[in-house]
Amino acid sequence: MKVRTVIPDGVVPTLCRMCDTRCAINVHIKDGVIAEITPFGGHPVNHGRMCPRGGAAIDLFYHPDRILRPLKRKDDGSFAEISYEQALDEISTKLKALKTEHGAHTVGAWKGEGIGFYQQEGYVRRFIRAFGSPNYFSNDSACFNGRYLGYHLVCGFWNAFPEFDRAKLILLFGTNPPMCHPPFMRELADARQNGAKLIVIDPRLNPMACYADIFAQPYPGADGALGWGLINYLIQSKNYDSELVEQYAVGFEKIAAYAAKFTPRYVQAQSGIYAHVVEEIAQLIIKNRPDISIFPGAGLEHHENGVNSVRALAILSCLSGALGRPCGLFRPEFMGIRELTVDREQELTGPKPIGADKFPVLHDIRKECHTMTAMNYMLGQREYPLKGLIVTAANPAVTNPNTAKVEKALQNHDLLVVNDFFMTKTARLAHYILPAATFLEREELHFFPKYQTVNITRRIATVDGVLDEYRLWHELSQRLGFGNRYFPWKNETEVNQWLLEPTDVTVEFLRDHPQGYVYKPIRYQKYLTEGLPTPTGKLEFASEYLKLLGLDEIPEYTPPYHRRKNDNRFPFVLTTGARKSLFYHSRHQNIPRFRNVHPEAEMEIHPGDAARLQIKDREEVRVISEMGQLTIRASIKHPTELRRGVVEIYHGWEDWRVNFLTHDEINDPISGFPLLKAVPVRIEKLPAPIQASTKPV
Ligand SMILES: Nc1nc2c(c(=O)[nH]1)N[C@H]1C(S)=C(S)[C@@H](COP(=O)(O)OP(=O)(O)OC[C@H]3O[C@@H](n4cnc5c(=O)[nH]c(N)nc54)[C@H](O)[C@@H]3O)O[C@H]1N2
Ligand SMILES: Nc1nc2c(c(=O)[nH]1)N[C@H]1C(S)=C(S)[C@@H](COP(=O)(O)OP(=O)(O)OC[C@H]3O[C@@H](n4cnc5c(=O)[nH]c(N)nc54)[C@H](O)[C@@H]3O)O[C@H]1N2
Ligand code: SF4
Ligand SMILES: [Mo]
Repeated sequence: MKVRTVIPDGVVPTLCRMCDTRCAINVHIKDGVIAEITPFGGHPVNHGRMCPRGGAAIDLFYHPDRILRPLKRKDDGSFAEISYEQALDEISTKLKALKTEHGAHTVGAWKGEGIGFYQQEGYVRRFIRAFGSPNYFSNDSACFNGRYLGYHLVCGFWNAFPEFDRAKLILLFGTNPPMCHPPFMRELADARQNGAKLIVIDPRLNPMACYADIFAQPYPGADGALGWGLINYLIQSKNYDSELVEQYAVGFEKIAAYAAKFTPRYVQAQSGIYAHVVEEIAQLIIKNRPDISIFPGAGLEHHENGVNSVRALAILSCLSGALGRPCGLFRPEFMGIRELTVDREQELTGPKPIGADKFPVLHDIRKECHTMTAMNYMLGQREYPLKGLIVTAANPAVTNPNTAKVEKALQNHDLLVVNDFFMTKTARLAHYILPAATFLEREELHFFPKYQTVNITRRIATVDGVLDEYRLWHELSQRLGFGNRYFPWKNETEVNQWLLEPTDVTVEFLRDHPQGYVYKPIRYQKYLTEGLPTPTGKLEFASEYLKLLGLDEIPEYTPPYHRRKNDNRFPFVLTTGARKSLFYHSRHQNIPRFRNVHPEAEMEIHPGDAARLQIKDREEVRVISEMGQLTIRASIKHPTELRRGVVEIYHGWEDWRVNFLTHDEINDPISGFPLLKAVPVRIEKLPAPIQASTKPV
């Protein structure tokens, strides 16, 4: 591995991209080697702190298994190293042939969480549209899109992270900040120190719940019932922001009428949360409103009824008066740079984007295709086949639902290209694997809408023979004949200069501001003067847009699949993917010091359930759903740690893929999200091994 660092010795400030939180870090270079990563003080995100994954960027960068040359699959299934020139030439020749023979729409591009949802995503979107295909896919259709859509439908915007430290009451639904967003713990801790109350809603005692004033464990997927119960309580007791409702909302009467049945007793029956707890939560909202932060995590949206649960919580925030408040729903402003995506420039003509007919809202608002439906296109079961796919920074053979189908579908391509650092389960299925550049090899712009600041990350080093994401798309587009128009820039610095041109800020200026530059001051209650960016300009408690599409006008509550179906063959409910601090989805299992902490997968189970099934701690069991099965060790938890009847398995394990059990075709009707976190399962003991006889025969 030949590495060239930008400077032989010294410290370069940049942002950590080991997760989307993007803490500010210092990268220390000694004798041309990336020697250490330490936190950078003075940035609003992390205030000089860092989590253990930050330092692991070095482990990844120098990892002995890192792919450093393009690989081509041979007929016998093994891979041979080829030159970059050969790989790019062959891939573009095949792309051209697919376009000519079957049409550009039979090729798709898929970006994953590895590059997050910033500049690198823009390249993927730009490339595939320039190629002529509408088929852009991403992990986001199982990540934050459900929440994004839920808030957009009610308020016209979503600010992912409120200022928790300015709240008097914080309600966390299905989220686990100490594991998932460690830097936000400071704000949460400050809020607690200032006397804020904390309520955690989660079927599992997540680490955050240990600090809560109220911890309530719903049936997975039943949060919407609690949301409606709280809405009803506020309306019935006339303890809501009536001025806001009268002047800035549409559909109040409709939600008031629908909410009426959600009495605390009814909520108890639907969600499993005791009626008196529902009342206590409602009383705390009334006492502390309008300074309320309500934050839903992935635990709320990884369901087939998630968007409506999120909409209900958005309405609850507004009724409590938190619209426009720092701790509530305020609308961040954007910097006004150029856009890499060409969605606005180019009308879509030709064949439909995949999934846009079934999930029009997802495509309308997020301009994304539906990854789960894409599998059916890959398998040739829909109006046109998807024959070619370029995947960058994603591992869908592990992370997408219904693994058996995903594997079959990915193998059915004429051309599958995977750009990654490692030989992942997805890469193994590819015709070509390209060596990816880590974030330490890129220079990209980053925005923090919460603080309205911008940063630029720094290229710390280059690795001989590895192209960064930009160069990859640039080289492919040059060979495909649209490079000069869409990817004319020589490198990322030129891209960044072009992006920043409409602003008064330059690349050099940002390099000199590692603490982040405030591009615009925050204005809170903007809706008072500007209205809201919804179709009606008001809060849409009822949505005419959804009604016209034949979807729920108000966010009606649908009980989760396991409660509707009530199939006694599957008496347990499986929730998946509660994050572990050292792992990131399918990443970091190959870092030995992290793997030592989590050597193998486990299924968390309540001790009462384990006793009933006569399962011992660490015993291997079989978990079976309608979709498939998985053999895994049981880990018996303390009785308070899990709701009885609920089991939990981390997703992302390469060797224990929980997505063999999850559903790809039970989807949220608005977002298309799959059923990941409330899967009906049964648990079976494995047959006792046949004992080898010790007696001589
Ligand atoms: N260390 C680490 N950090 C990460 C990630 C990672 O893989 N590792 N992934 C990142 C990404 S891409 C994302 S999207 C975020 C996700 O982060 P979060 O939004 O915080 O979500 P999760 O950790 O998936 O789930 C949080 C909690 O939801 C609970 N839950 C499950 N089902 C339900 C339900 O029906 N209702 C309720 N109320 N709770 C439920 C789970 O028990 C879990 O404790 O984390 C990010 N941060
Ligand atoms: N059952 C279940 N399934 C889930 C979830 C769940 O909770 N339960 N969570 C869902 C969520 S929220 C998400 S976000 C998705 C995540 O789904 P994916 O995006 O598929 O997940 P990752 O494991 O993060 O895959 C990232 C891949 O990118 C590579 N990589 C990392 N950094 C880079 C980079 O800089 N460049 C390139 N080219 N490659 C890079 C890594 O080696 C890894 O193979 O999973 C979803 N799937
Ligand atoms: S939370 Fe950890 S992994 Fe995420 S950006 Fe900060 S230091 Fe990096
Ligand atoms: Mo995610």
